[in-house]
Amino acid sequence: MNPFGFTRSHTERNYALVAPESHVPAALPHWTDTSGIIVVSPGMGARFAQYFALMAAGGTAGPPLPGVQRFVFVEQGRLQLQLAEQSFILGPGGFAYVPADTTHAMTAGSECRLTIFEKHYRAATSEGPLPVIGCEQDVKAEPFMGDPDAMLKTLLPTTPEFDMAVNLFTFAPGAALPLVEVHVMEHGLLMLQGRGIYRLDRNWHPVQAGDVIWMAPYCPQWFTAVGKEPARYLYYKDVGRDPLEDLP
Ligand code: UGY
Ligand code: MN
Repeated sequence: MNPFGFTRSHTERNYALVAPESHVPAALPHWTDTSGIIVVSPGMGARFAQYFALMAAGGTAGPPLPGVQRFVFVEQGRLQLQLAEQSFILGPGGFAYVPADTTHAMTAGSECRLTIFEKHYRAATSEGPLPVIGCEQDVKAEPFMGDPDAMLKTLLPTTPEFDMAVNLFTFAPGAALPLVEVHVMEHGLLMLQGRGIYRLDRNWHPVQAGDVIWMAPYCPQWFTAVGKEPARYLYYKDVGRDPLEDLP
């Protein structure tokens, strides 16, 4: 309990930092034995949703809305996923991409902590994306813009049927993004490990494992890892669509 109401959480028109101390859990519609924390949503101006699902053993997931694709990342626990008549067990670092309007079932095999990204799918090709099931430990990391101290894993295919990306960044202590990025894509980010400083618009915020950040399109952004351990974050990005497509 903070006796004077201080928090690292901070919301602006074009970004938000939500630290775990600010979480207010609530039931998720159609999920059982699960408490949800919706950390990013259209309520703050985002065009996607990012939430934590804290499932008790035996808890079950509800479906996304029609037309909405889902990406699930297992932070802790064992999740059973039933998809296209196949059954998968996902442990920590496991992930699943479920295309829009694809029947699936998720049951917690043990107490689970999930991060989920959901977005309305915008088609650009005659065939939509196929499901992807994987484990981040099996994905090869590449140096980001040539820097071996900033290693990036791309968890989803980069083919044109996908309109979202989910990546995992690992920064060695002292490493930084090589530029202050300003781009049309939006981000939802979860700090998985370590500490750093995130520049968001005109402010510099100390961040650490458990923090969530929303960055609106064109929000200036930069990061550096501080401390003695690597900093790692998982992040969502919308990709590959015409920016005028949403307009009337
Ligand atoms: O993919 C990205 O835009 C990434 N470099 N942004 C970020 O880490 N804030
Ligand atoms: Mn970026």
